[in-house]
Amino acid sequence: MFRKVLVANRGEIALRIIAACKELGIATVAVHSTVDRDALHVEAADESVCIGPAAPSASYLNITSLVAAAEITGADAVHPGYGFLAENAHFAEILEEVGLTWVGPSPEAIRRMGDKSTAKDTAKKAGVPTIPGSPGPVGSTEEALKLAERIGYPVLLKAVAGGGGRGMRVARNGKELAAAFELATVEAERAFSNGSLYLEKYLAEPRHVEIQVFGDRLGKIVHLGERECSLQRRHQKVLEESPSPAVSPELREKMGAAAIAAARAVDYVGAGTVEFLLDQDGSFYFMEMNTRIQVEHPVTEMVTGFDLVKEQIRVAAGEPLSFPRVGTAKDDFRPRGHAIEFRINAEDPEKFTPSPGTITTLHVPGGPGVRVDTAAYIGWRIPPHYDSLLAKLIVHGQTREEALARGRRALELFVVEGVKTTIPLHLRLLDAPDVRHGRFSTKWLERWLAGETPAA
Ligand code: MV4
Repeated sequence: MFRKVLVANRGEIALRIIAACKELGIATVAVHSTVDRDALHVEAADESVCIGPAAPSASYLNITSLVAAAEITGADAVHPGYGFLAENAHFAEILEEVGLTWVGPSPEAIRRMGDKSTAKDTAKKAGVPTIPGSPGPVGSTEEALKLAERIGYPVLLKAVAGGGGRGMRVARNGKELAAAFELATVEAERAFSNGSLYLEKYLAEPRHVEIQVFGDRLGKIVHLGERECSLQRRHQKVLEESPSPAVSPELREKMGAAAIAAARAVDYVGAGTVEFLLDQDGSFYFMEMNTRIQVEHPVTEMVTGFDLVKEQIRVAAGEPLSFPRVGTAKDDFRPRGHAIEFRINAEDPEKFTPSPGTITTLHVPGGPGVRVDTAAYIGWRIPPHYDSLLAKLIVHGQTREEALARGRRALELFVVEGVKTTIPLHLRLLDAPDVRHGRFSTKWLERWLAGETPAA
């Protein structure tokens, strides 16, 4: 096992990784930018290194500084968390070159899943259902038009280097497609330095359902069920739950097997997430694979009882998967109860604009079935340079109804003053009959926020 792990991140996920290391008896190194000098993750770690100024490119994305910090402190592994360098194959490669262990999948696996068209092709070849569309990048407007005639409108153009909804455009006819192709190419070139696009049939009202997978260095790969993530605004998840109200044990079995097949195709090691679009008729399609631990991993932890971050570290150190029974034919994966995560952002809940400032009052709820992952404290000045996630409230109950009731109770007792937060938004969401009944697609939240009473 490792003696010392460098945590290449900040905020709640840095604290979460430090917690896992502490339980495993591993020493920790925190890194921080100048504005994060007083951040909680710095306090929680055994030692810390300042890696640069506030701008992420100068600190948390600065590979040279991070490698130097690891070498100076004698760390033997690096955990990237999510965001920042978590899906940077180059960083993973450099670490391995200087003899540090990367807590994550191989650079090859990251690369193959990072290019969205290659990822889809890999999934398809592994027998995983994919959305009808171009077999690879589309070379020209003419090619796009020809293909769209065949698969039928509406179609969606997606950037090969995109992901998470960035670089997508819908076209309802040939005229729209020709215009969209030109625009999307320029946009993708500007945003990702890669103008390549691929084309798909556009699904009108899908759900976003993702499967948590885990692989070890001995070649075993298992799934830990799904997370329902359809409630999003501008491709930002607002709340997530497990299990999904739309997934039966039979469907879970099928989606789990498909996710494992996709992961196996790239010899996946560590924690990964296979994202699917689930159509109203129960058909599901591979969308992308995230090669990192995700923000919403706690809902899976709550319904499995497993510590996914500890498992990432164990697996990186070469140990076999330790999940009891999972992946055996006799007693396969079954979620226990129901978990919901509410993302509490330092944002104006009406305008969704960041609300930086100093936290003057903080009361964090507790009690049965309540977990809060946060790096916030009274007096903490939230820097404006990073994302606005302030806390994650995760509730667990024996049933979805119990989890919803615990969510409401905990949100009512959650007090943050000094900055605006999304707590009032969550309380309003809990009153919406569609949310209470689990009836929603990826379109629901934005319609509801626009004042429409969405049908699904
Ligand atoms: C789609 C789609 C409909 N049809 N692909 C958005 C994120 C990126 N991973 C892919 N996304 C979508 N791909 C086809 N062929 C609709 C979305 C989509 C979406 C997906 C998941 C969660 C929220 C979403 C919001 C808008 C669009």
